[in-house]
Amino acid sequence: MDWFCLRLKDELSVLLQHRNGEECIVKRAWWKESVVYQIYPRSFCDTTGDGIGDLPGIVSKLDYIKELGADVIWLCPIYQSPNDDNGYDISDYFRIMEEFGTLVDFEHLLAEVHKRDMKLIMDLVVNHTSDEHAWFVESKKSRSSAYRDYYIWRSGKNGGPPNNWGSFFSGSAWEYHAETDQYYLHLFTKKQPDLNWENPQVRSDIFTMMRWWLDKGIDGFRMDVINLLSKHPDLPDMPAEDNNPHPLPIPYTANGPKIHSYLGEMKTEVLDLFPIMTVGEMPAVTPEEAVQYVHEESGTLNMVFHFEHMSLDMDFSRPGEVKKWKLTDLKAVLDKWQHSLHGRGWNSLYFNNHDQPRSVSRFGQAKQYRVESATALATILFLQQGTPFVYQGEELGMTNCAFERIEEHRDVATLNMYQQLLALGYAEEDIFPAIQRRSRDNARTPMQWDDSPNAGFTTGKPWIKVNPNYKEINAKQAVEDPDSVYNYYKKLFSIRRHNRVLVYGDYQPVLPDSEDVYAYLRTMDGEQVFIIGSFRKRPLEVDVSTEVKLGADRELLLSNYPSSPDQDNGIIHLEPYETRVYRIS
Ligand code: ISL
Repeated sequence: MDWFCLRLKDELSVLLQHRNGEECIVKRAWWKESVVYQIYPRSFCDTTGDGIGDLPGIVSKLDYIKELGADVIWLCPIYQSPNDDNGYDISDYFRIMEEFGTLVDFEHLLAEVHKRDMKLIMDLVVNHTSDEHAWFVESKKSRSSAYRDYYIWRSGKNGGPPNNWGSFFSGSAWEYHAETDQYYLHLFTKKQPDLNWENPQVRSDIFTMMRWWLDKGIDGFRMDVINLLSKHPDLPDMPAEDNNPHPLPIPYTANGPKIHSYLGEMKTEVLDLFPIMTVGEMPAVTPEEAVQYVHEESGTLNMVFHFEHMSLDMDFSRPGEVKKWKLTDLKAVLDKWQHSLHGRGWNSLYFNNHDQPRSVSRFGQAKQYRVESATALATILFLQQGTPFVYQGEELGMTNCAFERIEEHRDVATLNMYQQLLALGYAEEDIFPAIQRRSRDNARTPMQWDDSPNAGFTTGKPWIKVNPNYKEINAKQAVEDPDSVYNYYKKLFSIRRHNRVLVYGDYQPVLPDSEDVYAYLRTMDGEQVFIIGSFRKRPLEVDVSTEVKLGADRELLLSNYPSSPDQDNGIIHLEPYETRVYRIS
């Protein structure tokens, strides 16, 4: 390769070497090198005093987000919605939810984001609409409505629904409509009817809507449950399950027969026309299936949001229950995704979002070692290959909230599950602890800005309980405290930005069988970085000498403890939840 080609390669792509010696070229892309900050607008910042966050509130916090080191903002849905599922039930794709502001507010927000050299991606919810969307209102009018076929209507069977499918949010996935004597499919709540992607008119209308937003200048989409669009054409019954009359129809809805054709059409009609970023949220996807969606050359989307590590602490045999997870299980899942996608397709990295309990309460130690475990978790996750996604408040080490009564909950999935478990005969005292640990409301309590009433989120009555720990855990404190989770995140993203090996490098696990530490190497172009994090509440001596050459010229790039000495022989002493990042060549 001559000098010019080498320079060009360096600008546009990186040459990677797999452990088996094979080489591959991976294209550089802004969305691979970015950090994404996710905002749940309802709970972010309220400027009107109605207890609900809004778009001007987001504008007022852009400098805070920029300062953290984020490049892209992902906005959870802000479209008009009756809020059965907080905006994931859209009644008008072209309007802004009134509580959040207006289209003018949105345009102002977008301009302010761009002014700070950041980008903004929107949530795209097109598996379903609200039942209050004009299409559904028309669709349900009669069997011969021009919009009937926009949704999935079927006649009942044996006096019941067309099949035994269950909804993600409890109960049957079918709702009966007496006026037209048919059922419609809703994989989520009954106010979220599934669109019929078989209908070319549906696809065309959705593509028009997507172009409309992209023409406004947005920088991409996070695509809600995008791998559920293509249902099995026969809608077959699921095999019966004990104690569950409504099994989730994953095999007949996820990665269905026409999904790649629909997304291929979306790519030609929309995505290829704009220099954007796309991330597909995909429940029930294997790494091999994911590669088909996000393949470097042939994929339709840029990156995948998979769920496999989010299931580790769930006990599917007992609805709503949590189970003990093992560090080796977490490593096995994340390692598998790292290896399967390396050089083939791009990953996203997350432990938190608006659907998940807070990671420091779930995988860390929210009481005794909150700062240490929050920073260790971030280090071992965000220095893997993929684009980091930070969910609002994660950078403060926000924790699960102590909800005390079911009346304090707002999330429709939580409330439905509670009712379902009661109906199945579970006792209230058994249900509530599981709900406390699992509820999506844990992530949706208001952002904790300072120690003033309601954590500085609103001057009114917040739409959902504020976590009582806001006096200790809040952004004002964290920004000022050099040892806070926030200031650690800043350093973490800064070293990622300045070390291309941490974005593109090969990933190699170290001590994969250890239940004590998560450790790995990233390698590229003769550079190597070693990352290690303890998951123990007691001090440890860890011997990495056979796998890692920690020479005298190693450089400690980052640590969450004041410098602790180690020895040249590869024995590392780690304090509880201590994490370190070394450049070793
Ligand atoms: O939240 C879940 C488990 O706690 C998931 O089952 C979730 O419903 C699934 O991840 C899909 O999530 C997305 O689509 C839903 C919406 O409620 C979620 O907020 C969204 O992230 C329906 O639009």
